[in-house]
Amino acid sequence: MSTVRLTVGQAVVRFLANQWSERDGRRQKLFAGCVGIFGHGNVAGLGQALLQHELAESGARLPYVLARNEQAMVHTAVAYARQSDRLQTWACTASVGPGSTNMLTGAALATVNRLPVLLLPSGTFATRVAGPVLQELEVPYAADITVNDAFRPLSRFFDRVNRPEQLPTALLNAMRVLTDPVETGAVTIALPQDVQAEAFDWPVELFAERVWRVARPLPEAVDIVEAAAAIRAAQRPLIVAGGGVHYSGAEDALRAFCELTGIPVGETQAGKGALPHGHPQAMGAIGATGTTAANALAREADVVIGVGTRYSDFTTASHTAFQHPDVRFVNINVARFDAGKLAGLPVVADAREALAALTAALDGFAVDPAYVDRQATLWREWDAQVEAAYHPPADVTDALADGVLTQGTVLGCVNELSDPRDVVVCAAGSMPGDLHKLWRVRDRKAYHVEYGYSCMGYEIPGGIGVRLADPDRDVFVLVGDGSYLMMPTELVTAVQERVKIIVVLVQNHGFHSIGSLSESLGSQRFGTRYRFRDPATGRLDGEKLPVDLAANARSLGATVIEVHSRAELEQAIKDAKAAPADGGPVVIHVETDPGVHAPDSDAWWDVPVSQVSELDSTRRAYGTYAAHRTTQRPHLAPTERTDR
Ligand SMILES: Cc1ncc(C[n+]2csc(CCOP(=O)(O)OP(=O)(O)O)c2C)c(N)n1
Ligand SMILES: [Mg+2]
Repeated sequence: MSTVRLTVGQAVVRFLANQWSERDGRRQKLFAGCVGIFGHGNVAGLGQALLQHELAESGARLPYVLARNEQAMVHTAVAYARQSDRLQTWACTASVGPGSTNMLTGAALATVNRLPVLLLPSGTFATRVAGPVLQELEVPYAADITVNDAFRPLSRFFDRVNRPEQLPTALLNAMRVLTDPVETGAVTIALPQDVQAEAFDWPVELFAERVWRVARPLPEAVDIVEAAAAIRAAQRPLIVAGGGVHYSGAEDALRAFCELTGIPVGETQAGKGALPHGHPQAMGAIGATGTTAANALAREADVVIGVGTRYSDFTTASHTAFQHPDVRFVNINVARFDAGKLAGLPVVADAREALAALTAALDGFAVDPAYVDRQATLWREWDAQVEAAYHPPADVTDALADGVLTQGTVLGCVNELSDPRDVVVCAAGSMPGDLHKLWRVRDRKAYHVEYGYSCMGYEIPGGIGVRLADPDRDVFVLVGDGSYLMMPTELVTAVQERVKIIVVLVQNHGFHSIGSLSESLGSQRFGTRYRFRDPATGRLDGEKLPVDLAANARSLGATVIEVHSRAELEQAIKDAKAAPADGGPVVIHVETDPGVHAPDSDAWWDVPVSQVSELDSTRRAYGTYAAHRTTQRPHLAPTERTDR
């Protein structure tokens, strides 16, 4: 057996550089690179290996990018994976202790969103000779626990390589999970600091090029027969399109299915853009942040066809969206776990393959023309509301303070002045809901709102990941002031790597989203405003804070444009788009009035209200809450099986 002597760190780098993914005959590198922050634990292990690689090959096969915050670097990797339809990702290396645990939030985000990322936290000595070392957790009841055990519940595969001999199986299992559309999520291989630097004689075949085929599992014929029968029997069928439509590249198959049958489509956050804006069957967002069109159809639907959705509470409006007494679900999903939700008839398969099979099985079937007309009417009514939000009437704009815009105006300007292929990125606050309702998506990869984990701080590093994955598109990162303050750090990474992202920083002096939620739940916007503590009341309702986020962004090296009117915003968007492709980040700072809301969704979201309270506001809110609760449906009835 021929062997090669390398450290564990060097072996990891050489192995990762030789991994490929393949789907539909197209091959790409599984790892676009490695992103990291060095400290003790990885600086001399993986760090040395990455240096050696950079010096030998200019980092060609596994380039290294230095991030500013470990949570953020996982966001970058995950966003890259999403933009690449899960066919590519990054490895993330972090130092012992806090460097590694900073990645936990990123791990959760990846796993919740079913997006692949390889995490390589560093561990304290496997030999324990000199322990406890700096940043080592000691618990008296178990000597083998480290902080990296916290990755276990957040990872779809976890291993700790305590001896070099364990590395090959750890790596092969990691690749298996990363490239499996059912299993994928965060994959963690913890590498103790001494092990990373230890040399070993590796069989050379470990480093052979490997191609991991990303599967398109085919549906069972009988499942297609039953699903088609359920749909043929429906009067008011409705599709819920989730992220699985995008990851499978099933947009054309969905379109063909809708055009044949006339069945309308409501989209989840991850599924938005499954049908382009303006398609006759595209009813836009569904659920708690949905359009009135999709939600009206949801209320009446007798058969709901979920495609690649995990049916989160936002999608089902906390089980109140579907009100037909006999509503049944047909669920196309690559994961049996999701296909079985809401007691649906499971079609466990790749979305594109299943939709094609179902289209063939539904030959000759179409919904009643009156139902198609109703879709058109509902959509016209909703789209007029979008237009009014993009271009608010004078009575709304006249009431605004000088230099302040509505959030709808900001979204409208960016939508209208961006190219159809440009990508909008967002994650938390009031903008994801507004984007879900209002954004007109014109390209399958142009909408990137992380709403599985809705993590404040994802926006800027996520935008970097999207741009790195797809450098031909402009990337508009929409970020609130609260979310900006969580993670402005990666602007510096964008400056260093000359990554052009256009950040629209929406200043509204606090948490508009949570403030509105708090108010609607009887908690009076408590603790959601960035204001001085008023000496008279002792509460946070004094003057606005003298915080200058534009200066902050400028200090980090970004080009900053401050705007105070619609015309200035429009010009800034044009200037930002015209800025050099390798010129780094451009930040547009705009102030908005949180008092002007997006149009209502006619939908509810279940957030529990205190059952007893000393406050009238809370008691009133509880009454409303209890009334809504009565409209929740269990969705446990099985879908009838046809005679086989
Ligand atoms: C990391 C993280 N912490 C807390 C939350 C809960 N949360 C959701 S939105 C929000 C406020 C967001 O504020 P901002 O970014 O200014 O957006 P706005 O609500 O003002 O539109 C908070 C605290 C979260 N989603 N993520
Ligand atoms: Mg805010």
